[in-house]
Amino acid sequence: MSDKKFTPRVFSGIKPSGGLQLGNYLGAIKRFVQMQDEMETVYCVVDLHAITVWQDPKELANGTREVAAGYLAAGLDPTKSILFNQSQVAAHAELGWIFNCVARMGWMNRMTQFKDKAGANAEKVSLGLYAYPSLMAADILLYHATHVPVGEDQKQHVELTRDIAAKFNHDFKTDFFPMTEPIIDGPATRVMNLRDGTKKMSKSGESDMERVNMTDDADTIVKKFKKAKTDPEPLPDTLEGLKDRPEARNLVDIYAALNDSTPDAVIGEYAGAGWGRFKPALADLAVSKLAPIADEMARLMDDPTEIDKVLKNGADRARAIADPVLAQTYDIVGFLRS
Ligand code: AQP
Repeated sequence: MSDKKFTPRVFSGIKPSGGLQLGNYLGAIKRFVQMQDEMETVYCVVDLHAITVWQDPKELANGTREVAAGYLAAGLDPTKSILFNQSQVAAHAELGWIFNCVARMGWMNRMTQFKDKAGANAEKVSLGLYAYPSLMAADILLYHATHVPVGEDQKQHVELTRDIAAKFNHDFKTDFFPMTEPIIDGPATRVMNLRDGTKKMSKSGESDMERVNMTDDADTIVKKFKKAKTDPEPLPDTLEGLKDRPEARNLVDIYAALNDSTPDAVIGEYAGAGWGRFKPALADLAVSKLAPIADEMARLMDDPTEIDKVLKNGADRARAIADPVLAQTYDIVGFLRS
């Protein structure tokens, strides 16, 4: 393995495949914002990934703006981070094709997210959904990103990115692409569905009651936590006592993540508390953290000129990094550039 040093750089993205939910915020956006003070950061609204499942063309552009508004409202500073939407930088699709020719079918067949999303319908889903992880590898490696903050559900895709980089480097006898590290930390790397603690919270989950949306108003947030599935037991006095209680554990983790605390500290404070005490406290905390973000998102969405300007400027800055990387990749592969 090469000991070539790469400039520390973060890349991560979010699909505009529906309204942002609490898992996207706690598992991704909140972390993204913290990282902009630690190293160079490139963040993307991955609209090419969104169309791997059907998106209404009348809603996609606004959905893209809404994800951008979520990033900005949560504190992303576009003068520090690069923020853009993926389809404005053609190099993503171009490098994605090259990686389709590097990745092996056997690797793709092992991707659990594809199996979850395709379910029993694998013959009918798009080829894009199957190839999604190699496009994600292109997103990351186009910026020679060394670190990718993601939720637990994306860990396998970042591992595949490393496999693709390693095979490319090996096949073409180069050390051009870095071995990117996933960053999966904090109490909310896997926020679970409020109605079923064994399933992750998702934008596209069937019922709105199973997730908290970043644009939900205070009454809706309170209602969703009130109706969240739990068990009849009060909170235990150690974290160990939450083993085999997935719904209870999820609410404790959400509280900890919203409060920049730890599940242990939450249990320390609420040991013995029943749901009649804990749920309203959680709902109040969620409203106090999410309402200012929702208000700012609404302000930004009211006149999208500001968002569009940020995305255009971000795309220009992204291309300045991505295009030379793609050009060098073409040279390594042996494409004729006349
Ligand atoms: N429930 C979650 N807990 C923690 N992190 C999560 N993320 C998503 N859900 C959770 C993280 O959010 C980032 C962006 O995800 P994405 O929108 O690109 O894709 P996803 O993981 O497929 O998100 P959804 O909400 O489940 O979308 P749909 O329903 O459209 O497929 C990633 O870092 C992800 O880990």
